[in-house]
Amino acid sequence: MSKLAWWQRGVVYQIYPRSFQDTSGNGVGDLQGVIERLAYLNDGTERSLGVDAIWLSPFYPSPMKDFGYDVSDYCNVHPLFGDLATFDRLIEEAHKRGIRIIIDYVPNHTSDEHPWFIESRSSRDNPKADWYIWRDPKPDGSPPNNWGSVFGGPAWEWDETRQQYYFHQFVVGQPDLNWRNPEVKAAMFDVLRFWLERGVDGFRMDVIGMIIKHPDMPDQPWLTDVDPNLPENAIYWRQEHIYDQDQDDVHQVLREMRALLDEYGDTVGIGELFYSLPRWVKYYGEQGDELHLPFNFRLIDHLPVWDAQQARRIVDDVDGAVPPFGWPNYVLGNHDQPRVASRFGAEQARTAAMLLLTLRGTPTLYYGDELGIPNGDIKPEQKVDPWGIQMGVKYTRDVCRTPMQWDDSPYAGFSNVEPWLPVTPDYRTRNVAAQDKDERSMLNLYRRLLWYRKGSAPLYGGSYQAVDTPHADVFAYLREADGERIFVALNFGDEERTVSPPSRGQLVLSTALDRAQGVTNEVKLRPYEGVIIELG
Ligand code: TEU
Repeated sequence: MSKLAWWQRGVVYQIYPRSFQDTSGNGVGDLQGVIERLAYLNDGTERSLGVDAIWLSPFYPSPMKDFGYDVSDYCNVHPLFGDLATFDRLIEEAHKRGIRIIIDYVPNHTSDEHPWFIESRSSRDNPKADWYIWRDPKPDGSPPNNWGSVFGGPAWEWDETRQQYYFHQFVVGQPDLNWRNPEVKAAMFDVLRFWLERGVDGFRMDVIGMIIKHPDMPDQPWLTDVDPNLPENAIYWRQEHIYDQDQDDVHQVLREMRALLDEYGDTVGIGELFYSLPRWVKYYGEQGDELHLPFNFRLIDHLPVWDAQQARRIVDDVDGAVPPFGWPNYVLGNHDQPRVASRFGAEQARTAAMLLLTLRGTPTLYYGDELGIPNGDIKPEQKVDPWGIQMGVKYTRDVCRTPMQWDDSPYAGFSNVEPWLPVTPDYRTRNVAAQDKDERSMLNLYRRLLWYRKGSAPLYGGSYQAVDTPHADVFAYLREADGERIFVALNFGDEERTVSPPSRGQLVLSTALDRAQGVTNEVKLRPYEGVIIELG
């Protein structure tokens, strides 16, 4: 096995800073809170999770119309979260523990309160007039094309001063930057440099495939087959996305970004992308010269129900599609998706944890999933997420952004005042303190899996090969490196299933955490049980 980079060998843990740990007593989490919880993430011993990197969702100055994904200053820290000195301390403290810091980079759009946009909208001939996407109305005064905003309604907003429309792929307060303007590109590259100079180890790049649109912005065709429950204003979700994203010329920008990252050595570029496999794979770059890790959301988007055959298809397809110079990655949850424990079920979430942490490729964990936190109970009047509000749908992303559950005190040890979103109702029993003491808890399952993975060359670096079993509800595979072989068998179903590894082996871990280690050539998996077997 060739030498692996930290972002290949390691595991990433996503923190939504608003919801991790409040130390300032305002009900919103902050960077000092992350510092104080670093030992939980990795103190070098198996009492901690043992993650290798954290990805922080945005902590920049922002009017918070999209909870920080509307940035009004890319090179600072919102006072809610601390200041640059706190950030520097976080880097220092994290690095001391061997934890890398990946930050969120939001290149597609700024806030409408960003000074660049304030200037751009002030006239048609100011120096930043062309920094955003401005277009004249059609002769009848309507928007320049039929494109919709991801968050509902048209993607165009009329501006009285310029007497033009500006383009916003997300909320009205998130105008899209014009990346075809070299000045914009240069300014946004300077943002990368600013943080790299401060010592960050990489970036998670928000909707990176959207930054370049077709220059003519033609109308997009309407889909014929759409979900009948889609709200009326979901224009974006009724169209084929031919011109508004995934344009071939975005790859040139990504190559330049990669070259910039490479100037700083051992860094990682992770991109948020949603495309078909053949389109997605292009984001590694033809020579491996674009993203290190184009996020792979297929275990979310293509696994609507907990199904072993479908999971196997996804993994086989991804593993086969990644070019030899590329490295796979898998995600089960993030700040935009319903919680994994609610999508698949509490027991299934344990099997899912073993799946995520035994596949070939970098896993990204989402804070709280290691406790099995379910979707929050958000009443309609408690919704704050603009997607949830504007789309008028039952679902809101607030459900997966509830505060981290540390203990059974009134606000779960997250804060001493009422948090910005309610803690999930089960927090008195489902929390770090309780699960720490319970040998068979989800938290201890995550810890065991993470530390086992760390010491296992087949798991962190080996090949992947699916193994047929007689049971449609069992997904089994081999992982192999340097002659060491590991067999993983996951029972996705609610019935007992007997499986045989290809040869005798030593059972080292069960998702139930109640089996004695021992040599076996056959294992009876209980419902939803997964096992790891080291083959002799
Ligand atoms: O998300 C992009 C995106 O398209 C998702 O928001 C998704 O379509 C939506 O949540 C419905 O599931 C990124 C960020 O992850 C998200 O939090 C931001 O709101 C968005 O970009 C705009 O910056």
